[in-house]
Amino acid sequence: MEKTEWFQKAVQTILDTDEDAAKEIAAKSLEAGMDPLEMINQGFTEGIRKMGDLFERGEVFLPGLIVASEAMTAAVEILEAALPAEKQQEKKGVIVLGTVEGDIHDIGKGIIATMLRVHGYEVHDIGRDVPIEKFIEKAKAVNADVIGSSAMMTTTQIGQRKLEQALKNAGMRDKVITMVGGAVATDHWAQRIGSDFFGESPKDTIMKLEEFLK
Ligand code: B12
Repeated sequence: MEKTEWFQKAVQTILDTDEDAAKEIAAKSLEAGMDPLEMINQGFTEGIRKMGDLFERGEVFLPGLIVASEAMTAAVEILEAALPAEKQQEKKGVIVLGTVEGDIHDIGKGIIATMLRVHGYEVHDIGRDVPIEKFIEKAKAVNADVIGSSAMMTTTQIGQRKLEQALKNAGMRDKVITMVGGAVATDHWAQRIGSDFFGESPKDTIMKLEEFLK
């Protein structure tokens, strides 16, 4: 089967909200020698994006979106298990990553965490719906070089601004690089709140991070 056919099949399982089929396609694609990262980024991620569009147009409702997200998470777990283990010696930097308070969206944040690990970063994923203080505490505890926050809603985005302020108050702002991401973030938003950069996708994030850490 061509690569694009595998991607299309992955997309379809998400549109069908079929978790069993999603897991099966993930496993079979690995057996067929597909790259797990490509299956995540060009396959399943496309599927959940398409579901998002249908949701926005009112053609899919919240329960459908929830089941699709579960199918996506299950498939991504299988693909992630096939990724090479972290290489401790090659650590390029320590990153604390979480989704801000009030926001339970964590698929994109999880994908960013995986991609950063694969590229040699030590990532501490502190989860979703995370209070600002927890970002700070964790960053201190692991001596983080970078703090990344994800926010998917206009109502929770404010958490990214609060994090910048809290870092300043804690006297830590000059010691860490901050990056923001999520459906509502933009370059303009990052600039406005004083974050170092906005990462649009895993590729964009990794490229910008390497520049900053030089
Ligand atoms: C899946 C989904 C859900 C799932 C989440 C499951 C989960 N475990 O994450 C469920 C069904 C639970 C859900 C719930 C809700 N959702 Co929702 N959801 C989505 C949807 C369709 C897709 C999000 C997604 O996973 N995309 C796929 C991933 C791979 O992409 P991504 O998240 O953008 O992440 C990429 C980049 O942004 C970047 N990135 C992400 N994070 C970070 C962090 C850093 C540091 C960096 C550098 C980069 C980065 O890299 C990622 C990988 O490529 C979006 C629509 C959309 N257009 O985004 C709506 C959306 C985000 N949801 C929305 C809403 C309103 C809700 C609900 C309030 C619905 C409701 N009425 O109850 C609840 C929120 C509950 C809460 N308190 O958080 C709105 C937000 C609107 C707004 N502008 O504020 C959206 C935009 C849909 C819409 N247009 O209405 N949702």
